Amino acid sequence: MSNIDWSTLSEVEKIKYDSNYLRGSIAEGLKDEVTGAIALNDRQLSKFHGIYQQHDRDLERERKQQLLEPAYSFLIRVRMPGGLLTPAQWLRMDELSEQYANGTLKLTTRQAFQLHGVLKRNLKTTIQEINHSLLDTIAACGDVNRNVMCHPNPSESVLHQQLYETARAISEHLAPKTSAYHEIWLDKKLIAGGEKDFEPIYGRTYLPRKFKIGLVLPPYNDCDVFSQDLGFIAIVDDGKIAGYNVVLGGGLGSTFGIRETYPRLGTVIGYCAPDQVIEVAEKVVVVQRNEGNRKDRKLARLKYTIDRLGIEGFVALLHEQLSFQLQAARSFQFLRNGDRYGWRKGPDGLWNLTLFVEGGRVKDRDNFRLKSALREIATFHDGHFILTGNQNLILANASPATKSKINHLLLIHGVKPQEISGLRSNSIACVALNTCGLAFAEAERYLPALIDKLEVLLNEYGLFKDEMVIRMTGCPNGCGRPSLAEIGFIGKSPGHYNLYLGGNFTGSRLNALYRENITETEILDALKPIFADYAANRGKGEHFGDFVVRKNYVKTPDEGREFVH
Ligand code: SRM
Ligand code: SF4
Repeated sequence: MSNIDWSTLSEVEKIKYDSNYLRGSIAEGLKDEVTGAIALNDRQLSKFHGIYQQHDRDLERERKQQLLEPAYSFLIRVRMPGGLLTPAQWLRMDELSEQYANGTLKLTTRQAFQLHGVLKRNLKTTIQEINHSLLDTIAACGDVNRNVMCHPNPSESVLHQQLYETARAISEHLAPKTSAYHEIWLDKKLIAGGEKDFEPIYGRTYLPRKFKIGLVLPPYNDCDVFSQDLGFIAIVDDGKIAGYNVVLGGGLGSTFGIRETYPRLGTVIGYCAPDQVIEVAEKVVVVQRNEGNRKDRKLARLKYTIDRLGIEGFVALLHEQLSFQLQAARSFQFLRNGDRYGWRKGPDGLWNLTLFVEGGRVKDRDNFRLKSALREIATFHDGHFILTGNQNLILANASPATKSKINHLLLIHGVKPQEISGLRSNSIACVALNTCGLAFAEAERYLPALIDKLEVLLNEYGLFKDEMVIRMTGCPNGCGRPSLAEIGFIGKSPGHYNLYLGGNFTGSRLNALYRENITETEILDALKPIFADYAANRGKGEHFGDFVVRKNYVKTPDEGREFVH
């Protein structure tokens, strides 16, 4: 019997504590054929296994009227550090999406896959198949370290491989060690009572909240390093990674009406050598495990721990854990975030094609048969598939012969290198409706149509090719990282959005609220005169986000705590 006073802790803490290292009653619940759902407590635990229970929100009302339970299904998130997978793995994921999910593959903002619409009766088989293809879903969600992101493009640096291997090593090191996943999903032998299980880093109640890590290689901030709980900025000397600046306490989620919640940019706290990265990652996790808020989940992320203790206070605790002192941070410069499209030849002579995937949704649409094209390409591609942190895809490390075959295949499936506006090519939309249970408004299903209308305005002012970062989410949780966008939208209610302006092109400034709770017509009316002003009065090379700040359309917050929802 524990003498823990549970009244001082959030409910989820007890669920984790009682779960026998993430087992709960998940295995039993899967066998219950009466409902398409799993037990309430298991919904929390299943996240650690990479699974979310959802229901089709488009069918909510109809099902209620018919006195039916909601149309339950599950989201499965596949963890892939650095977003890298083989063509064979792509093919398998494609097959599983057709066989057990809704026929689409979702490329996420954290370089992972999601399958949506998997029914309870197919969960186990789908997860087993994912594991057979040497991918897994453990720790894709839950109060643990999530998919580790890293700079995705081998053509931009010989150092991509080193960065990728570091991301993988961190991911392995921080993966939960419980055997619950293998027992429940892969039918591995049960450890009697689970008493031999042990989580050397996390302990029995894991972290107070989710934890995210990303690595970037300047001048590209393509993983939005300042949005990560823990970021590493590679510092290159003489063509080699000499070490990493350490960035702490980024996070973008907030809740309307709760002022104590806010997006926060990570703070650069120092520098470490490449062989110290794992220790830094582990010890930051340990300090957050010990100090994070376990009473109020809304205030449990690392960013709030840091603001409560003060950055110096947190770093002092970190240094108590580390076997070395961090050195002074080194200088670095970012030129942009987002991805760069088209074919690029890598330093190894191999070719890399970055493809824009709108909303990260891989599917066939009329004559634009992206999913079919990629399926065929996966049968002969001699390199890798790499998911970017911006919901896009890189067909990586292709030989010259494969490059021509890829071009041919894309063309016959209607995936033509088309003229995409600078706005669309820098767009991100979170999933939102119809699967996300937290969405107040559309995002993925609506942003493309809004961009169509904004493009008309941009064309009018000769701005069609100008790159601008635009991001939309269906709620303030921040899954599409909208608070870093030059033009950000956060859903308030169906058809209504808050409009934020003034993030910058390098992803290192929070934006600020410009208009609250507005409709599409109001959005277009609000942006039209600013586009006109920008076209007429911008400085040379001045990005849109910098322009709106210089012209006082908004005053961006100096720190997260000042962010107004
Ligand atoms: Fe997220 C919750 C989708 C990246 C902040 N996120 C959710 C859930 C699971 C809704 C839920 O809890 O029921 C969404 C599932 C929707 C669906 O139907 O698929 C969801 N998040 C996503 C994805 C798929 C968005 C996308 O369109 O790509 C991204 C999956 C990433 C991955 O592969 O792991 C995704 N989520 C993010 C990011 C961006 C990032 O990590 O770079 C953020 C902001 C950064 C951060 O964490 O601060 C983010 N998601 C959240 C939050 C707010 C956390 C907070 O601190 O307040 C929630 C809600 C929560 O945790 O309670 C959330
Ligand atoms: Fe859902 Fe909100 Fe995340 Fe969008 S931002 S996927 S609406 S939780």
